[in-house]
Amino acid sequence: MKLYHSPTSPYVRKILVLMAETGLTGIEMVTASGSPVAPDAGVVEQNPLGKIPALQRDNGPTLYDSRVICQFLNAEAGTALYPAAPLLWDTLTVEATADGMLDAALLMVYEQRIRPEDKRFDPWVEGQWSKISRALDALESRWIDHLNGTLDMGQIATACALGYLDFRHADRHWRMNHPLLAAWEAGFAARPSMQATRPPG
Ligand SMILES: N[C@@H](CCC(=O)N[C@@H](CS)C(=O)NCC(=O)O)C(=O)O
Repeated sequence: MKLYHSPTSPYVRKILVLMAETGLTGIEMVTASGSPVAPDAGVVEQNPLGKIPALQRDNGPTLYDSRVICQFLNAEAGTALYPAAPLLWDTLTVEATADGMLDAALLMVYEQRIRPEDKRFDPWVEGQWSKISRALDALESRWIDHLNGTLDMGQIATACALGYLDFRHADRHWRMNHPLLAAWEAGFAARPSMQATRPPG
């Protein structure tokens, strides 16, 4: 299998952390990039949306969207990063919260990097940050017990999202009003799987 990959993509990082935590090996890495205005032709061949991660399989269609790939690899590894229901609903909701933070954080990066300065609209950027801010509040107030529980994809996705905030939006100081989340992140970031997948920088 081949994983279309970039070392700075937080969605790809979810897959890499899953692989490290489950001991999955044997997936070839294919370096890819691309943005909405300059898609990577190799990626588009695999994923019509032009996004990474995409997992090209030997038998069967390419899988895309990190949540689909993570569910597939978790099944391949025979692990329980997606536990049985009813806990599964919590895991999926925490993962969706983290991925939603990533979606907003990435849109903010694209806005700054791609959109010409005279066409930028600050309230839109702040609207994206508000989503992240509300998601941080929800993790702090509602999901800390879950984050401190048995390892699952909700935790991995959350750690990757917080790592991305440090990588691209450090000036927003997400830790300031989220002490419980900050303490949890400090512990989780020390895991070898997180250390081995830190974005270059
Ligand atoms: N929902 C997707 C999001 C993936 C995504 O947005 N990846 C970025 C790289 S970090 C990308 O490929 N962007 C290119 C584009 O939006 O055209 C997932 O979870 O895999």
